[in-house]
Amino acid sequence: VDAARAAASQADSDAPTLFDKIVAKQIPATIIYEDEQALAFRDINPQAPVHFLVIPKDRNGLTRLSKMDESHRALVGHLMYVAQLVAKQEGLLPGFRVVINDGPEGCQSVYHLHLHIMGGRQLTWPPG
Ligand code: DGP
Repeated sequence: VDAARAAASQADSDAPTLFDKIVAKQIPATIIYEDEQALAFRDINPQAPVHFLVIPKDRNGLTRLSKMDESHRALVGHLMYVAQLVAKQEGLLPGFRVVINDGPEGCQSVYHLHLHIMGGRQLTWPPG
């Protein structure tokens, strides 16, 4: 119960996230793309030969996708644009998968919106 409560309070918090520290270069990450709004870096626990994350540099209230409102539409569209750009840069021409985990039942662990991009092998469906 304590762990669930801690996770819930993190979800609603404006406190800096682990990913804010990656944006600020306070903790290391293998960054493979950066622009004014977005950052892409390799996932520390890859689920495929290529597995990277695309995040907004400024979380801007987007702890999770379900916090999205109309003011976020251009930013979220840009993240999708970056996802396919970097997928091609990474050689994922035969295909790839884009995933957003939302909330406890979506298995979200870091409450700073992020797209998972996975590829480099034949993926299967459905996911777990
Ligand atoms: P999610 O479960 O959707 O919230 O995914 C969070 C992902 O973030 C998970 O796949 C592992 C990754 N991750 C967690 N901590 C770090 C870190 O310090 N560095 C990097 N590169 N990835 C991390």
